[in-house]
Amino acid sequence: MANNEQCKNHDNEDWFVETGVLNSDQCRLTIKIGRKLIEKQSKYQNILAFENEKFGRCLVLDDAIQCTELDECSYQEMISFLPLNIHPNPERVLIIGGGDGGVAREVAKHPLVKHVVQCEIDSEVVEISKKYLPFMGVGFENEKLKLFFQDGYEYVRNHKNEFDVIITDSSDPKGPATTLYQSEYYQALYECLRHDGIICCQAESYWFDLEFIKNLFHKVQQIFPSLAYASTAVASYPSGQIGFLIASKSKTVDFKHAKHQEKFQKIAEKLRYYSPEMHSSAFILPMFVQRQLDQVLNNP
Ligand code: SPD
Repeated sequence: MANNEQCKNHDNEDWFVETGVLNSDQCRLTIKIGRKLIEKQSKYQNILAFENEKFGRCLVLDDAIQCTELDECSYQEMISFLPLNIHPNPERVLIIGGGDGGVAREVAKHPLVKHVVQCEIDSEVVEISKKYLPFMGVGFENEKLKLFFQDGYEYVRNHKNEFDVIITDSSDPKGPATTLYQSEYYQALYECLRHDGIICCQAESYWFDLEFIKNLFHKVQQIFPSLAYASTAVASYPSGQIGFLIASKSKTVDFKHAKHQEKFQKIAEKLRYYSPEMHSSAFILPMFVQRQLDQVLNNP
């Protein structure tokens, strides 16, 4: 439930305090609230949007920062273009979550993508993003996109063999996103994908959540033959880092080298973060992380 801590400093200025750091109760991220745009309780969560001089417009769901104008590109571009440039022909894409619109905005840019379906549980996040965060809300205007307000797990359970790429842009594994980290969900994703399909899911920070990531790897490798963790840097997240679990139905997938470069070149100038080099480097992990993940992968 809502747990946004907001406090005043000695100068009587308002600050947002992130209390929801997933696996650490030992640190807090704080961002000054320059101007509050809206705060409301939806059926599912507390939604807060505010402005900060450095980060620009910011979105918080329950007690966790989701995105800021300054650095949202590193998350939205990477969660979108990593799987889209691994799959040989990503024509049909499903987005689960992503209520701010940033992932829809990126996915629709890809020259090979023809149809995008998005399934977001909370229509109020979408409305708030359109009104207060139009740099992301613009994602909902693309004609490739069909948007449903529905539970993501329910949607994938009822659609078989339909998508080339499925992106789960979820908040942390509590509240409305809890089911999106369970084995049953990954099994449903597997069945919802077409031949050689790929999933890319928000998979937390290796600094705070390595045990959680290992556990996720353990679950997903029972279902998908190939999987990897890719990392990106997000200044406004408590550890400055977040990653994605990417898994493929193909046994022989090459995760590290970006495909479609000639066609993709057309949109390269519209991007702020992703490049073929960033793609490859996302899979290069610190030794302590790689060792731990290899241990899981070598002991299925
Ligand atoms: N700890 C916060 C993780 C947030 C992931 N979702 C970001 C949404 C961007 N579209």
